Amino acid sequence: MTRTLTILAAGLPLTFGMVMMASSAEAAPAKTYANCTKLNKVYPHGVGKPGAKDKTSGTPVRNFKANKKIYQLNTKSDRDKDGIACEKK
Ligand SMILES: [Ca+2]
Repeated sequence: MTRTLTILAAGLPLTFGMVMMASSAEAAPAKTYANCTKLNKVYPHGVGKPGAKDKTSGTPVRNFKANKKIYQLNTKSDRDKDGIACEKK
């Protein structure tokens, strides 16, 4: 009886840790990237404010990652100030 409880207690943190790892692999943490090469490795189409419109003269990029927090951390990479940093098709 005592042994069963010990095994259960030991297994709980392990299960929790695996769930945490799985979720962090899906969504990269919000952070500032040194440049667009690094940002585009994680977000190939850039990161922008939700609802931002790419103001390129060609076909606008719409498949960027929409995340206000990540965009705000990387506004320096939004050279044309259209609300999307490192937009790329
Ligand atoms: Ca931009």
